[in-house]
Amino acid sequence: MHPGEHLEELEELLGPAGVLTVPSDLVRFTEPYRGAPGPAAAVARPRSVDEVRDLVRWARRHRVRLLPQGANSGLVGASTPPAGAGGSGAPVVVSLERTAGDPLIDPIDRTATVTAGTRLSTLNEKAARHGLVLPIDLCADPSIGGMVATNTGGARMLRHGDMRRHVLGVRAVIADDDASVIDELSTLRKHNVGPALTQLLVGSSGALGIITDVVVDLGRLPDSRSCAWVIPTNADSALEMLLHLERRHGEWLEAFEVVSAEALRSAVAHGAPAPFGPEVVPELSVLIEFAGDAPAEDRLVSALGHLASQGLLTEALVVPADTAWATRHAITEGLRGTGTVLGFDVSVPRPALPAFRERVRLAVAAIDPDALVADFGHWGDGGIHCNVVVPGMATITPDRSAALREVVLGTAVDGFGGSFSAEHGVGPGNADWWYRTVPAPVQRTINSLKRTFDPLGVLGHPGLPFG
Ligand code: LAC
Ligand code: ZN
Repeated sequence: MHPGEHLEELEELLGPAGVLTVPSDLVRFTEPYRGAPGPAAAVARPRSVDEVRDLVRWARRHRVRLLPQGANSGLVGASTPPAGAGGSGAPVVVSLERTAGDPLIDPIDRTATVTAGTRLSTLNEKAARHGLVLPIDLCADPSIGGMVATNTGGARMLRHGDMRRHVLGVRAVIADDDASVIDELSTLRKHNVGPALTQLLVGSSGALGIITDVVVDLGRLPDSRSCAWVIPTNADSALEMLLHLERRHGEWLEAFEVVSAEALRSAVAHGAPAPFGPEVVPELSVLIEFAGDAPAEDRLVSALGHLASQGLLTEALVVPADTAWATRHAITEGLRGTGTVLGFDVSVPRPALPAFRERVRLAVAAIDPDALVADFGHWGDGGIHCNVVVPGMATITPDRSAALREVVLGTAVDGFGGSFSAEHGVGPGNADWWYRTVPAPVQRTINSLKRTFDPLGVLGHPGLPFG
């Protein structure tokens, strides 16, 4: 059935502003960060749990695919329609943006109850008034619902964990016969009453339910923060620095981000501050952040002095936190300007990070001597954004891109026991690796859960392996 035939009925349920169909209005919901946009039959913008239920019932009645979307800041194409699936296959994008509201902060409990469409920045501005924070740092301003659905990690994960660690409860609408509300919106930290569906919904990419509200555990905002950009002697010494900092300063170490020359160069070319001056682009640079209640800078300077005395670094510059992060946060956008970017969000066991970098460079060069490996990321938790950039803006052939993808993901997964999907969510583009690496009994169990939550298959991106 073509969804377009039933949009008037949907408009009656959600109101005129609740359904967008004018092509120019749809663009910001259908354009992915990378790659080609796909067609949507409409964008539905429910404001409440009841409206989400009405929408799900409508989709079930007419067998229309709903594609939940937060702030459309994801990097794996899971929140926008697939390119080329027009006509009767076009999904309705479900934007939760109109649920955005004022987070309810309980400063004594250190919790926040937040609607799904609320942005991370809105939550953190309000939390800061109470000396609190949701300590997940991303290069974007996602919605809280999207962060739960993708289980985002980010640059402070080594100290504070991923989204899963902060979610105390969610409310979501599933697509069973009743469009049931799964209400686990509890602020309790201790609430052991059996299997928790909240945890199943974390990382479910919108394929099991539409998250409408979230309760998160907040951290205390530290009084003091200090950052440094450091040039390690080599990749092994970067790893040794990390171990030393964890052992001696674990309660201070907030971020340990390692950046390749290729990635740093593109951030600086994009206008970001050059940490070591415009002439110096080291093979590897490390951004280290300390945070705590006493002056963090004293502690950081003394730690860096020790690392220098051990011969682990050749230069260390304490830099204002905003300036330091401006460089780090500019990398993804900077790479976009340098060529066609194939983004790979992988992780490997931490001891394998230096060898992984080397092997992946050799393997990529063997396929395409012009391609650059512009890796950067979260060494503290084994995460590495191993982006491959093919210079020039010409589209690369599907064969070449498939070959590059095979060597990068193959090196991470088969070569070093890592993951093809570290912190950005699976996405339709990685479905093949999900089929290839997730054990068959796990796949079967997830598929049977999918049939329970969504027996007609109307929820989630159609290209997801469990969509
Ligand atoms: C980052 C995003 C790409 O770490 O996850 O910059
Ligand atoms: Zn990241």
